[in-house]
Amino acid sequence: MESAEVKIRRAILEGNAEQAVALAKQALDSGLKPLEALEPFVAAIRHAGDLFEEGDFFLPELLMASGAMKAALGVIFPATEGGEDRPVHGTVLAGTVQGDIHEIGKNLVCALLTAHGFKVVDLGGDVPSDKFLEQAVIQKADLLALSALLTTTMIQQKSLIDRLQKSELRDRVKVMVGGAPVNAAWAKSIGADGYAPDAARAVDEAFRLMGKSRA
Ligand code: B12
Repeated sequence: MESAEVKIRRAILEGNAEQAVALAKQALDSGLKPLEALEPFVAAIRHAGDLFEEGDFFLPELLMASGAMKAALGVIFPATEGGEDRPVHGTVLAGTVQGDIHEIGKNLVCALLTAHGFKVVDLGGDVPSDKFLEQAVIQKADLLALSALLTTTMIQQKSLIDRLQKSELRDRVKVMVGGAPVNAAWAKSIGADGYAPDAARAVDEAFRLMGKSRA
């Protein structure tokens, strides 16, 4: 019999959203925690990226795969609106930087932050710096979470921090950066306050930056 991992990999690579949803439900029904259930899906979408890089996969196929991935993600982390009586640890303004439409990882970060009691305002993908700056004021953001998946768009994280620095907002707002090509050295070099390599650690980092410990 085929393992769940093999089935999940095939569903994602074939861009079969229906099957991906069914497999995500099965994984949760089998008693796996959301993060455990998610693992094979993340491995599968990364595999799709490798195939794309090697020229064995084309953009429409990558799009189909990411559609299936998003559908599975919706099952594993249904949008959890914070209940009224939940403590709010801070307001996070999240988005993928300008020129970059990759949203899956950022969505995951948002889902986990919400699940852990942060108020998250998600601006989506391809977000211009102006919008981040404007919304940081409107939403009274405590923390900006900036995602970049392309080596060519990482620089937008820097330019946003530079602009923040020039405004009076910098004292009030912390900045956390992430995304596959981003690392701690990059985060430090651009003056970010925090960095995390994955969504679970992004939650730890958010607590640290808010000066709070995980509930
Ligand atoms: C899915 C995907 C797409 C989808 C995106 C769908 C969507 N709406 O999200 C589509 C098909 C649209 C796409 C398009 C493109 N893609 Co693409 N894509 C990918 C792929 C396969 C997976 C990304 C993903 O979702 N990973 C799974 C998630 C869970 O992981 P993650 O994003 O890394 O996020 C985790 C961490 O990084 C971290 N994190 C993420 N954000 C943040 C933010 C903060 C604040 C923190 C703390 C942490 C954090 O936590 C997350 C969860 O653990 C990657 C391959 C790869 N290995 O990453 C290529 C990849 C990123 N894409 C690539 C390319 C080149 C493109 C295109 C330019 C292709 C083209 N020729 O048009 C376009 C870009 C269009 C644009 N302007 O943005 C390259 C980038 C190369 C580079 N070095 O820059 C990659 C690496 C593929 C490759 N190997 O060549 N892509």
